[in-house]
Amino acid sequence: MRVFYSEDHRLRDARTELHGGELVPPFEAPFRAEWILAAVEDAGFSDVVAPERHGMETALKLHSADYLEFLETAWARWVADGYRGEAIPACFPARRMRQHPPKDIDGALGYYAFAAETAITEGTYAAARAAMDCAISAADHVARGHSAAFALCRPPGHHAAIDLFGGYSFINNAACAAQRLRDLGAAKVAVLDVDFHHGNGTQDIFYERGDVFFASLHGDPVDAFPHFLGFADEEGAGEGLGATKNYPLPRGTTFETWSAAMDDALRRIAAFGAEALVLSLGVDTFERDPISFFKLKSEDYLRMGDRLNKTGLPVVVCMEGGYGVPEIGLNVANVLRGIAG
Ligand code: SP5
Ligand code: ZN
Repeated sequence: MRVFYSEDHRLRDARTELHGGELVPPFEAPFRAEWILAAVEDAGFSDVVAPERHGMETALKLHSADYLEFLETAWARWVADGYRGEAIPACFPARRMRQHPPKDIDGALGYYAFAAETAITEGTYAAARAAMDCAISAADHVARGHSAAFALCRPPGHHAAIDLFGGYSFINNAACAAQRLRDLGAAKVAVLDVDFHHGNGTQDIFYERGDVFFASLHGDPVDAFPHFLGFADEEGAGEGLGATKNYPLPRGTTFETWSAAMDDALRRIAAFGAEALVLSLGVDTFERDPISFFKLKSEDYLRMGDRLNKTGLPVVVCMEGGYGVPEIGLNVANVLRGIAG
């Protein structure tokens, strides 16, 4: 299985995350990709290549043009205003306020953010572009007839909505991979999101589309980030009605419960008629993940991959979350080993 990896992920190296009322070193940091790459290479996946450079045409089918322009220019606008810290939104168009894009950067940050833990920094846009390149290049590889590819995306993307960043996400890499598979000939595509957190961004992007099925297994939003989306009664709308499926799961969920939900998702994906699968792979479902509350063990990730292999669908794996502990590398490698068969 080919691995798409860009050194440019290191350009996303924020100093601060707003966590528990403190500015702490971010959970989503460069060491994650280094550890994952090392473990994947150790597991024998030695075909590691840099992605092709892509334009924004795929992302522009998913995100609004004004949002992408905001991402590209936000850091320069922030610095031009004389701020010395990282760009953190502090005022949001919440309920009872009006939704319109402000002129100044403080307003724009709140307008285009849904969470304040994620700071925009100097290299953030360049790194997000490189992560998008990994996802699109991996989709190209699978569209050429390969059964699987791994996009080692960093920063992650599944929280990035049509015109919102947050949850460590800026450009939705998995959505770009799904769109690219569609553009290269797959009539129907599914995104299966197994990150611990609900893929609110991917859901938002495809909510009214009938050509992309979105299924997500995640910590119940009554207890977990992103708190305000990912409930079981969100089922899509318009042409997309029935093409969104959420599996909110409780604290302490083990692989037994988790995999029953995945089996149900895969049955629905087969019934939908998907010709290819995009896996939003977060390993923050691990029992020792520092910010999550599921109880998956390292060997469970092998079984997860094996179950995906048995679908017979070609699969583009996009890296999402998974934090803090060295096992993130092994857990990702185990999923890939299972998929590779
Ligand atoms: C891609 C991805 O996994 N993004 C996750 C972003 C989560 N950011 C907010 C984290 C809040 C953590 N709260 C932990 C509570 C533990 N008591
Ligand atoms: Zn996550």
